[in-house]
Amino acid sequence: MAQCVTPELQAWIVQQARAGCTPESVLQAMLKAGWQESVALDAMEHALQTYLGAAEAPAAARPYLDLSASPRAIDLGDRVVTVHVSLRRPRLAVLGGLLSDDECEALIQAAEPRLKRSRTVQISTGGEELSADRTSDGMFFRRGESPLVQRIEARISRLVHWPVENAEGLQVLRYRPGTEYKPHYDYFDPCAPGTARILERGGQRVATVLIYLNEPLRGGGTTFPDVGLEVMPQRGHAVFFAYDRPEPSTQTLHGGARVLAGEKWVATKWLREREFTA
Ligand code: PD2
Ligand code: ZN
Repeated sequence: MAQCVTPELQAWIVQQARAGCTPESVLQAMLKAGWQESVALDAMEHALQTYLGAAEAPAAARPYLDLSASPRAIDLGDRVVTVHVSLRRPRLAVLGGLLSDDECEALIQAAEPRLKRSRTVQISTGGEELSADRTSDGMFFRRGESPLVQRIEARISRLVHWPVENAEGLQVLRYRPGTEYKPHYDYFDPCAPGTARILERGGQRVATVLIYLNEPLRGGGTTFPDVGLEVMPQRGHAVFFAYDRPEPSTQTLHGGARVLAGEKWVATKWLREREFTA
């Protein structure tokens, strides 16, 4: 049955926020009370924008794609990117042609000799560890380390309206058949003991630009389990997704599905709140 948002519900959401409850706990309370998740999320967004919005707490600036005029393409100066999919929640877009074939190939060639078995951030300490959840090989370019990397970083910066400095170095991953990246959030868990140390260098991650450098023969899509979406790798294409708070309600849970045949290569750019210092 369709549920509708009442003024009483809106007022209650505002009251909870004023009392210092986190959006996540307000959402959980609404779900327990029988509200459908999508209705609850819409109600929260609307209530908080209307009642708390700009006057009291201006929303922090965040990376974004300018899709307000529903463009089919975005001119980035040195390349025109096509818009294939745009989603409101999770805030996500699938783009074509962010990199040329030559740029993809050059990134692969530069990355290959430097690949090592991927590590993930060890959230309990802020260090790094080998992880069974991520069986790819990977490497990081330093920010601006070559003209190619500089050009790609400047293009991404224009695409998402976010300074080049507020981002980690470009990461390249290679997946062989049988390897995968299990579903995870890219933001750092605010409750984990190691997070404070990680956040000292640039604050939270707030968005991800994931670029496909080639096409595996089978498998290897990027999945968003909360919304049942799978983005299939296409050379030069990219998926952008943003999470304005480090919470599951952003619905940005995502994973790299197991590669079934062929190799998969991707480059990831993680955007931070502030300048990221290596
Ligand atoms: O390679 C992917 O599809 C993938 C999936 C999930 C990459 C990442 N996360 C990542 O680099 O964060
Ligand atoms: Zn990820």
